[in-house]
Amino acid sequence: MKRYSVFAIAREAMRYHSGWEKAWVSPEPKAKYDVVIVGAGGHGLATAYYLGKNHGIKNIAIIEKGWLGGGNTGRNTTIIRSNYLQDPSAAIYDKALQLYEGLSQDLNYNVMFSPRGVMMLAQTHHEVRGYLRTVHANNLQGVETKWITPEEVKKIVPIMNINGPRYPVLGALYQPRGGTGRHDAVAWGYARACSDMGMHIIQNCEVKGVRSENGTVTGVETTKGFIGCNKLGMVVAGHSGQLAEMAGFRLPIEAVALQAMVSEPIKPALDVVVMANTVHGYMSQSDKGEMVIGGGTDGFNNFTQRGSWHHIEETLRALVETFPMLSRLKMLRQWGGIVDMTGDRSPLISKTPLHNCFINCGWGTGGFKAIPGSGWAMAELVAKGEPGPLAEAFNMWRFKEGQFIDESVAAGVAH
Ligand code: FAD
Ligand code: PYC
Repeated sequence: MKRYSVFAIAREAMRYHSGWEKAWVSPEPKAKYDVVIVGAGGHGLATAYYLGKNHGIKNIAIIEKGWLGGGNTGRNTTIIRSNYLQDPSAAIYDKALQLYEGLSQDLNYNVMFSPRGVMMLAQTHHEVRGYLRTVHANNLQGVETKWITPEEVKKIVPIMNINGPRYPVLGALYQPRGGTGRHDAVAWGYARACSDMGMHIIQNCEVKGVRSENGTVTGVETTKGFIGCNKLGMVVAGHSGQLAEMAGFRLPIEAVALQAMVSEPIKPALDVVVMANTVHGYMSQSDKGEMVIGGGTDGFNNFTQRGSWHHIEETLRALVETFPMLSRLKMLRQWGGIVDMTGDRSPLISKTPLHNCFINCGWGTGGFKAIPGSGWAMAELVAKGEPGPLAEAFNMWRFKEGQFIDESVAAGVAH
């Protein structure tokens, strides 16, 4: 792989950009691989990358039914933060944030990580208590967050109405190290690095079945034929229940739509991320100037990748209350993704009842921020067959044993 650099840009500018290589190759599948990863979203690609980089396992196929990054990884609103409540969550989300801080250099691909600060508004007394508790927990965990007053909120975000008619701002949980990244670039950067290690990214190839012998996985049936493997990683977000069914077990998970939208571009007006869970809305401004906006999940299970009308109305109504200047903005685009929700709002990074078959899912509405940490932990699980310290608590049997990792207070959006 030729390195991207300022010199490469200058060189290509001189020769009409004729020398750029394809960022990744799209080969036909081999009969068998050491590891097959199903799902070329951020988590699947990061798993493959760290399997190669940290564990020297490179005979890997990443199988994707659509195009890489076309699932939730390319549909999210790119908020990155690690201000979770429980210790296992703080550990994995902060590992992810630390990796994000150096990811562009590591991948030699600009993922546009922008640590502009993330603010979660408290607009009820219940939220004040919840977020103060999170600040205390974060300080004990070594994750730097702080509580800020309404006046400090207003100073950081002058366009905000902190004296809203229904829910005045009572303060905020603030993480200055949080921010945003470019979602496509994260997928593309990992894909390019995986391809450079000789891994096969096989797109337009749907997994239709999982084959096993004597309780051990042997491969997957796909629309391009049978592909054998010694180990299988299932990393398919909202479709995890279906993959699990193919492998013969059930997951404590459900699939719901989460949607987002962007406004027409305007001049810079907001240089932090603001989340307002009580009124159900959050917003940041993209580098292009669009206001990136989202709200709550649909209240019913579905696979539409669209989202329903009432959320658009509810989200915008809420945000106009908090940001009156939004009332005259036109919305440009709207889309949805299918998120994978567990009962405690925490992920699964786990062995499964099928030997050598591993699952990574349940990131729900908040997994973009986790991609590097999740890939790191999943790679360790797949390589060693046992979870390391980052993944241990996230096993799928915690629901049977009542060992929940309750993150409802930290979830980015209301559900
Ligand atoms: P995906 O990116 O969905 O990848 C899974 C892949 O598996 C897909 O490409 C799919 O095509 C493939 N697949 C499925 N079934 C099969 C099959 N049978 N065979 C082969 N391939 C298959 N998180 C944040 O941290 N911050 C945010 O601001 C944020 N905002 C969000 C806003 C929206 C609107 C949405 C929808 C999500 C948001 N999230 C956010 C959540 C985040 O996007 C997800 O948690 C994360 O992207 C999940 O990544 P993934 O790699 O697990 O899944
Ligand atoms: O988890 O921070 C988050 C988030 C924000 C919007 C959707 N998810």
